[in-house]
Amino acid sequence: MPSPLVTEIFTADPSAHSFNGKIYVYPSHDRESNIPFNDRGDQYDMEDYHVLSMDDVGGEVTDHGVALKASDVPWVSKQVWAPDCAKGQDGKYYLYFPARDKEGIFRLGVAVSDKPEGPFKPQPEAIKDSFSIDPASFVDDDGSTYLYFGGIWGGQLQCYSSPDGGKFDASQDGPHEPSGKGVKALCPRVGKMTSDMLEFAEPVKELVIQDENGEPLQADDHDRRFFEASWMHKYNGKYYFSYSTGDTHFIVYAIGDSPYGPFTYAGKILEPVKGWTTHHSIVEHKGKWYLFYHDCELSKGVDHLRSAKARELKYDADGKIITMKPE
Ligand code: FUB
Repeated sequence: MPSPLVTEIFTADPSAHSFNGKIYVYPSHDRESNIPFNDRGDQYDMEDYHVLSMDDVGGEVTDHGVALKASDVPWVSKQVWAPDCAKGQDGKYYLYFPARDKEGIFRLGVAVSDKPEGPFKPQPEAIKDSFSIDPASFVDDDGSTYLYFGGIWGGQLQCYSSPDGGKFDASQDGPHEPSGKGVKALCPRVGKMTSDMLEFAEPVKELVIQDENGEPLQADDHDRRFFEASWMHKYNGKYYFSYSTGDTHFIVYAIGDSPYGPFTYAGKILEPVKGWTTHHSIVEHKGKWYLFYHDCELSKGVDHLRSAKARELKYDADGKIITMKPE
C-alpha cells in the first residue's frame, strides 16, 4: 500500500505539479476541529496551507511549513479548502484556494509567490465573480490558464442558477442537489484567467459532461455525475477532465477536444478509498504519470483527518486510464 507522503500532519486534496524538475504538492492541511460530522462539511475546518515537495514519487518529501494562513487573508472567515497552484508566464506562482467569506459564502482567492513553496501573499479581495470551491488550474500549451471549480452540497454550487454565478440562494445551502427523471446534473465551471492570473478574463462557463450518446449526465446518475474535486490534464492532445462523484466516492473522468469541453464520460480512475471524501490530481513527471489522492487509513477512518498519497497511473493503448483500486 502506498504510504502517506507525510505523517506529521494530515494532508488532503493533493494538487501536484512538476515545477523546475521537482514535484510540488499543494494539499489541504486537515486538523482536528471537534466539530461533529454534518453534510455541509463543517468539520473540515482547516486554517492554513503547507506545500510539500519531492524529487521523485517514493523519494524523500519536504514539508516547507506554513505557506499561507487563513487569518492573513482579509476576506476569509474560515475553512480554507482544496487549493491548487499555477506557474504564470511571469515566472511567479499563483496559489488558488476556496474559503468562506465573512458572510459564510464560499469564494475563490489567489495568493502570489516568487517560489513554488511560498510563502504566498494573498490578494486583499476574493477573485471577482468567483463562487463555490475546489479551484484547479490548467495551463495549456499556448500559456492560456483556465480555472476549473465547483462542488455541490457543502460546496454551494447548487445555490446558483446562472452559469456564471450571480445571486446566492441560501435556501439551497447544504446537502441539496437536483433530482428526478430527465433532470440534468449540475455542471462544474471553467473560467479563462487574465494574463496576470488574478481575475477571470470572461464570464465563467458551464462544463458539460455527456454520456456515450451525447446526452448530458443526469442528476440521478450518482455514479457518474459531478460532485467536486475538478482536475484537468492533457494526454496525447486530448483534454481529460476528472472529478469526484462525492456520495458514491469514485474518482472518474471524461475526455474532450477543448479546455471548455464538451467532455464525454470515459470511466473510473479510482475506486472508493477509506473515508467519505476522495480528491486527486494527475501529473506527468520525468516521463511517468502519477495519481495523487488521499485516504483515511492513517487516522483509522476519521473522515476529516486525511493523508495524501501517490501512485503511478497508466493508460491503455486507446488512451483510457486503467482503473485503480485502493491497495
Ligand atoms: O477538503 C475539504 C473538501 O473535502 C474539499 O474541498 C473537497 O474536495 C473534499 O475533499
